[in-house]
Amino acid sequence: MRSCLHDHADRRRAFTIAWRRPSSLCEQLVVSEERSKPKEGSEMKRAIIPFAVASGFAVLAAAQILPKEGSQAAEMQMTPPVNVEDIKWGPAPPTIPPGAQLAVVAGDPGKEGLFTIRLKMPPNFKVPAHNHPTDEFVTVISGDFRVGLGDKLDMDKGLSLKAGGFSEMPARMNHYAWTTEETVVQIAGPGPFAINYVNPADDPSKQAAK
Ligand SMILES: [Cu+2]
Repeated sequence: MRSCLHDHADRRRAFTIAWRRPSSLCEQLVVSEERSKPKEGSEMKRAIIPFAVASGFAVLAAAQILPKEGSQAAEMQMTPPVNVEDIKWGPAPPTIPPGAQLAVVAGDPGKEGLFTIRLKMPPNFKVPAHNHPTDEFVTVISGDFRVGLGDKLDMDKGLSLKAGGFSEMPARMNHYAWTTEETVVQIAGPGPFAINYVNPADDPSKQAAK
């Protein structure tokens, strides 16, 4: 088994995250990557994912269901119960292949601590082989989520997960995914959430910059 807890902590510390305060429902997480001295075997490109966050929404809605004296809890940004039609979607960040929509359900995927997000992918969407510095817990909400383990996307392999299906990806385990129809997955785990593409050329944010 791998034991890289210390390494994880080091890597987390290596990032500085700054917020632009929201003026609307959507705000962008601005990230500056503060690279510490590279560790052996860590030459893979990585970037914290910037998230469009439906901020304010959680606080507002919490205020509606909480008693007056609960305002303190509201300030803590507790996530209130939410129905699927009230999930606020926005474009997924540029480190995810174009065409996907993302919603922050709870927490802040750009920071340390537990987060829950949803990713809505169109049919025939592909996420090339990648890993995450932290554990990833994926629950399929709808559609057909194909997921496989390995260093290269291989549509001859992998598993088809339907609504209710679940997949755990331990930190740094290479995996890939694709869809055959519109698919929504819920991703939870400890933040900050980042994607390391096995082949840095697969990183869509790098492709866009070219
Ligand atoms: Cu993943």
